[in-house]
Amino acid sequence: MTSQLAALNEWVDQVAAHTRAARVHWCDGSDAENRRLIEQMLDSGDLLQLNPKTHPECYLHRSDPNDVARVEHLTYVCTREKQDAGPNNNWMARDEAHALMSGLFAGCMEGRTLYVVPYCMGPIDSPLARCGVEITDSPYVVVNMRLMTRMGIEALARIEREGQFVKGLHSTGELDPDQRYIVHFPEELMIQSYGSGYGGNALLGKKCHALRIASYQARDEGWLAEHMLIVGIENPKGEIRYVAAAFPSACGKTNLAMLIPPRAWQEAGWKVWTVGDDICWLQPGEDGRLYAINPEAGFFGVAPGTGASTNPNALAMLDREAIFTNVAVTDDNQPWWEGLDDRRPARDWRGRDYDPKNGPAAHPNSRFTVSIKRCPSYSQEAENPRGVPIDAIVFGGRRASLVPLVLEARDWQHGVMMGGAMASETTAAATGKVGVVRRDPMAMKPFCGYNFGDYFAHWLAVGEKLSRPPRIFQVNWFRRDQDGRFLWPGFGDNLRVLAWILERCEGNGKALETPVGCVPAADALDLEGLQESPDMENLLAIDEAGWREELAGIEAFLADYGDRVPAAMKTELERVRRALS
Ligand code: OXD
Ligand code: MN
Repeated sequence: MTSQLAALNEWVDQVAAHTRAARVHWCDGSDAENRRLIEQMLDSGDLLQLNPKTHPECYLHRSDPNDVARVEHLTYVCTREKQDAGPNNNWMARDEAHALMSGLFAGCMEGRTLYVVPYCMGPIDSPLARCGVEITDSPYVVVNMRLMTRMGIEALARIEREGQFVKGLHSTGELDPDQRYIVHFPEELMIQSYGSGYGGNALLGKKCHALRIASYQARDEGWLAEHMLIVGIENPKGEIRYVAAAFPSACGKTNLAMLIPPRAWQEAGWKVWTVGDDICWLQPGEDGRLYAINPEAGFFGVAPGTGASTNPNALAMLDREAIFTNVAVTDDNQPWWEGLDDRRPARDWRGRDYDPKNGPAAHPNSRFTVSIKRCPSYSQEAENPRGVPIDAIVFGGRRASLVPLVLEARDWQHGVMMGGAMASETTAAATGKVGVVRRDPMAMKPFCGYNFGDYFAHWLAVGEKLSRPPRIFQVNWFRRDQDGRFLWPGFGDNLRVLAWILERCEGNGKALETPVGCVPAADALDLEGLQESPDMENLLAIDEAGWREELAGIEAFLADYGDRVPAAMKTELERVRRALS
């Protein structure tokens, strides 16, 4: 097979010659192709079959122990001008980056098959969707891309029609951490990734295309590519409202996207519909509202912590047709991770006999890959080519103190400042120290493909196009008491906060104004049925001295972006500062 698009054929031929690939395989996305790849990986040991009785068509991949997370320090955005990538990105001159990558790719597929993976990010017939082609030498990447994107002949047909696509080139190389680079050329719509097989580094449709390249394209074209889940909340009247929520990696986006309402709320008729759990593309509609699509078709979720009480919907979708990466196994070969249940695992993520002395049995960033259609709360609207209208945008971080359970921004401009000022504790989703608070504007620190100063200006410009903009909120499920215990139960009970948020969007819901935004009035959150009554005073407290320090931190952070920071952000900061003093 080849394509009818000369530019695509030429690129594939040129890469095949340069990498000296032994064979070229154009992926059609069919079941038969998927089965053949899985069989081949079972033979090579790249995949292990899990218990076929309890987990039919489920497989385990154990990665190289040095290749278990995104590598932000090895991820580059290579624009013509360094300032266009901004202080938020590592930058390399384009010529230098091309020369470096060309050297790494030379001959790297000798003896290997080169797979051509055409994919579409978003519903195949959506004007908001965008396509790409990933060339990879990893069959693990191919089978994951098939779950995570619309991959195969339909995507290829759209690419041939449009003539434009993002070019992604990937090789696992030798999996040497010293020869690992994830490089983006947004001006050329091109990604090159070498030396890693890990999801965020290797499934190029996800972070590399749908966030870094797409955010860059979105700025030129007037839309937004964001690190957000999309969830529909159905009230007892049968009305569904959609919320898009940005949280940094491993802060519960997947759980929130498929939350199960508290029992009494279920009985009253509340339902939750999952549109997406990680990435959201937002476009102003003709009616002045903001519309969202999920560019992905599957979940690449964090396994540890997923259990019957935290995320029963996720558990229900993980017992067939799922790929697990770096989880542990029980003695009858079922996948296992911390937080699943109290069985004792037999082998850890590296395949060793489980010994608690070696640390957790499953890697803290172990993952599952599964089609979104397997989710019990899957929303058919995920296929709607127009997207879903968004009523509320929520920014959330992991903060032990300071940020209250929920805050409402006064307006879009204040909301952009709120999101832009976000900070959160780091997690195992990227290599590096865990638990360090860092600035993570809109949860996009690792993913924004251009200068954050320009990004804030673009957010403000999008807001100006909306006559009915979503309201903007900030949440923090992770606030702790003096003894380090979480103050809020989280998970299904987060619906209590979302319900207040949606009431506010309708112009109802009681709120109190504070210098940093509105919080729910004392009796505004419905807390009935909670086993323990949370310390709401503490959860909603505004520590003014702490916020003054926070403002100084935000200003120091923004100072790095100089003149690129829009004046409106500074005006908002100044307004909050005055209210605090
Ligand atoms: C992810 C991440 O995999 O954010 O979604 O790291
Ligand atoms: Mn993510």
